[in-house]
Amino acid sequence: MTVENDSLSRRDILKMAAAGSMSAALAGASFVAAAQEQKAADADSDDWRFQLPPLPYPEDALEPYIDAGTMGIHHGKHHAGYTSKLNAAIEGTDLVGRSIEDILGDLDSAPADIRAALRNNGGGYANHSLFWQIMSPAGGGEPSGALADAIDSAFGGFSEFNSAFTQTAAGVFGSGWAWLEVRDGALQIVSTPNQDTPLMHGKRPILGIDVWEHAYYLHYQNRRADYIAAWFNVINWDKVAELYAAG
Ligand code: MN3
Repeated sequence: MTVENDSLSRRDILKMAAAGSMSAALAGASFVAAAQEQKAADADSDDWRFQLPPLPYPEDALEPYIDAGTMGIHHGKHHAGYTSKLNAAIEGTDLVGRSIEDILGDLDSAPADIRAALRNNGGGYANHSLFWQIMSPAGGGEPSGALADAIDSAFGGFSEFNSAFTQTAAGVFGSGWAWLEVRDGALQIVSTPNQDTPLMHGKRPILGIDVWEHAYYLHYQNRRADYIAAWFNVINWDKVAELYAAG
């Protein structure tokens, strides 16, 4: 199976461009809904496939914290691969046309022979779709408003949140993610292995860091702690606040 095909055709790029900027397209209620909405809006298309969302900034935009080489491979190969394999898994099943949140939130109902593929590649598709958005070259600093209040309430302050989140991310054994998730308005920090996501547990992720080695090894080698510390400089708190408010 190749990772390049099916993911984002020239025609799809033109369609996305016609729909406006990617950041605007992604400002809807669901962080992975934009591509699906665009497909639904195209009456001539019977293409049900999930689309690789374009990066909302150039590959080198997050330097020096995340290098262009890592971004290019991470998005253009890894995320594209999850997207392609997700589409291959659902092709010809009743899952065609369902949202990724819907699929991941109900894995137990999925056909047993594709459940692992959905978990790994559907999770990878959703997780990275969120990941690009909650980073920005204008990121960093601290949140404000209702999100800041919720962080203060849950963790005792931003500094305490930073420490707890960093500790969780550093403590992921092997490949996985650390998350800030919301349930009933309250924030909590959790980790998941591999490409598992809070969406699989009925929770709503609003911030997540990819701690697979492919996310940092080119630049940081084994120094995951340095990558995590640097990553705080590119967190797009405006987007995180928007996702928090959307709940
Ligand atoms: Mn990754």
